[in-house]
Formats: sequence, structure tokens, C-alpha cells
Amino acid sequence: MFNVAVVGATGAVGQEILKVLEERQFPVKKLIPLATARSAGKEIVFRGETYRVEATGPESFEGVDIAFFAGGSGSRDFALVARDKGALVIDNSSAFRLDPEVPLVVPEVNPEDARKHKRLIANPNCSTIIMVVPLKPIYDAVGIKRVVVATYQAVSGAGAAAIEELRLQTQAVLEGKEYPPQVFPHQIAFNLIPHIDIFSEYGYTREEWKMVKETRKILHDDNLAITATTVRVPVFRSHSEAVNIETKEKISAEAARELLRQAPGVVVIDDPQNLQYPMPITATGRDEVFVGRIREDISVDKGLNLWVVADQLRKGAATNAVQIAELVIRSGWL
Ligand code: 2RA
Repeated sequence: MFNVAVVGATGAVGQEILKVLEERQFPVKKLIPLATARSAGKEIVFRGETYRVEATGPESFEGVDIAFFAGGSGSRDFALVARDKGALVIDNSSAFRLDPEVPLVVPEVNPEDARKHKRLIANPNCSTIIMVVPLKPIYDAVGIKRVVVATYQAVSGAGAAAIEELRLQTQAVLEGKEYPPQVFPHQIAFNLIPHIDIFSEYGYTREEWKMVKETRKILHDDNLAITATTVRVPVFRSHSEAVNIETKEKISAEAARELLRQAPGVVVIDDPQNLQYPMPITATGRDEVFVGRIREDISVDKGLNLWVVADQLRKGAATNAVQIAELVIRSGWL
């Protein structure tokens, strides 16, 4: 049994981590829910017990075995404090993801990387996790030369305030009222915004670069060509991605479907004749990555198109983080 801290326990990801720990009966001896000073004093419920959330401080990590950092900005220094005090830190922020000393792990894809941890393991970005789970079996079977991905990302990826903004703005628009954007740069209700995180090199956003660099790190392939366009859509929960793959060897749609059916953490829903394909409402509340619309890209010799959907708060964040901890414990790598 372990003393477990959850930093950012009142946020969208932190709340989900608590839920996943409870559902998966994670061996929690003592729970320490932490947050910023602003959220300290709020109450959370875990396994039927009410806890008062404390403000995160250097002394918060005394005796902590495992610390889940939900990924809020400014938690970087505390992650290092927790690690130095002896906790295994699983960090959902982007602070350490590309650090060569820090494993970036999706348990279905690169579990062995976790073995090399120095008490700090990074959880990849949600849209990366969702994509690499179905890419991995194809990568192993036939090799991948290039990936072109467009995302359709739910507002909950931007946190609890973003969920509220979509809800209130949708109501306001329907009532013909103004609701100026606060979280997003533009109106999100009845709109799409081709802009997630800040703009960076070559006109790509940081979210797009995360998908490129993190995927290469997870698959250990710096030569993988990958380009992304990431888009915010007025969906509350679960990200979708249109993934185009150029493979090294040819694979038929049927063979890819079979591979994906066997792949850990993947559910194939692909029966277009009966209108069966995954959608955000299919994936919400689930831990698997759903794949459908599997077909050959007939514009090239060796190509595939996939439609991929997953609950980004669960598999894209909380579930993946808890699965990393389970992997480390199970493998005796703690
Ligand atoms: C988003 N990628 O959806 C973020 C969350 N990690 O905005």
C-alpha cells in the first residue's frame, strides 16, 4: 500500500485521477490531495471519505511514495521536490516530456522505457497518447514512414473553466445574447478554432509540435515524418483524430483491422454499412482508444486512413498516469 499525493486534485485531470485510482482499486494507504493556494480548503471525496485539499508546499511530500501531478502550470518545481524527497513522480505537464533523462510512457506502447526512470516519469500529451496506441501495432507490423494527423479536440482538454465556457456560451448564443470568450481566443460555441496552445516555429502550434516530438520519442524513431493540425471543437469530452499513415510495407485495410482488434487498449468499431464508427460520445468515460473508418489511402501505394477517438481526460491523461504507476509497481521498478 502506498501514500499517494495528487497535485491539482481539484482540476479536471486531478478529479479524474482520483476517480481512476478509486475505480481501479489502486493500493492507496493514505491520500494527500493538493492544489494551489487558491483551491486549498476545497473538499474532495475519495472512497466515500471527504478530504480537505491542502496548498502544495515543499513539506507536502514527506513520506509520499507516489505523486501524481495533474499538470497545472507552475508545478514543475514541486515535482522535483517530490522526486528529491523519494516519491515516484508521474507528471502530466509538458515540463519534462522531452528531457532525455525522463521516460515518456504509454504502457501499451513503450512499457520498457519506464524501467529506466529516476523517480520521474512523464505522461504524454493527450492527443499524442490517443494516436500512438493504434499506431504502435501498425508500426511494428509494417513500419511507418509518415503520419498526417488532424485533431478534433474537446474543450475539457483546456480545463474546467473551458467546459463552463462552452456550456454558458452555447446557452447565450441560443438566446441571442453575447458571451465574450475568456478561455479560448474566439467563440467556441457553434465554431471550430484551429489553434491549441501557443504558436511556435514554422507556424505550428505547440500542441502540434507535441504530437510530432512526443510521438518520435515514444516510438524511438527520430526519422518518423509527422505533421499535425490541431483543432478545438465544441465537444465537451473526448478527442477525435483523423490519422493518415504512409507505411513502409503494404498492409490491407482488413489486415490493419485485424491487427488493431488484437492490439492492447484498442477497440475497433468499424462497420460503416450499419453506421458503426467511433464518436466522442462512444469514448466518453471509457479507457480504451476507439478506432474506425479503417481504409486504404488510395492516393498512395502504401497508405491507411484511421479515425481514432478516446476520452482524453481518461486514457489521454488520468488513466494513462495510473497505468504507469501500476506498471512500475507490477514490474518491481519502484
Ligand atoms: C488540450 N492537449 O486538449 C491539451 C490537453 N492536454 O488542450
